[in-house]
Amino acid sequence: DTIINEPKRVFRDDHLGGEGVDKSIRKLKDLRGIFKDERAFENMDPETLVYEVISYLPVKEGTQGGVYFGVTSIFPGSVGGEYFMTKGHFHAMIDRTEFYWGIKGEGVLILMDEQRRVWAEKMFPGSFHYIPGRVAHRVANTGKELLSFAASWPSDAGHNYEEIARNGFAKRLIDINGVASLI
Ligand code: M6P
Ligand code: ZN
Repeated sequence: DTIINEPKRVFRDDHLGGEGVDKSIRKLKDLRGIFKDERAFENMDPETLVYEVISYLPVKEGTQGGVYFGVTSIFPGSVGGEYFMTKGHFHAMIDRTEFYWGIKGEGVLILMDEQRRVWAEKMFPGSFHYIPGRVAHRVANTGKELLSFAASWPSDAGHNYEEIARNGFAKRLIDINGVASLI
């Protein structure tokens, strides 16, 4: 007999399951320095959950030719009007590319090249995004509910957070009178 196996499933709380699965959570206290309004930040509970990432990493980090998959869920919220967002990164192997696609909720993918030129794409269920090499990427939740998106990237891409930690993105996504504005 040929056995037909159960597939891996992707949910927020009961994701891929088993070996190679990594879950990481980011609280406000892990995101110190990324939001502009430091006073608003200090007045919020540092234990506030901002986002979580469930990754399926079937091969060792750095493996050439492998591919990773992750689902990121960003809670709704803002710090002084600046939407909850991911840290954002360039890839350590800077020319490595990535796909993002929207699953649930509303958001914006913010992109920045090495010349610090910034552009952005709306995210919503079914939206699809190709992130070229040499482009930093960050996602903000602009909605009132959870934003979930999937991502797939090469297993030798790595994350370079330093550049963004030091200089940030050249533009920020702020709620101005209820409208998400890139300024
Ligand atoms: C996506 C992928 C991951 C990344 C995650 C959160 O799932 O790009 O590689 O870790 O988003 O983004 P960040 O690492 O910038 O916080
Ligand atoms: Zn990436």
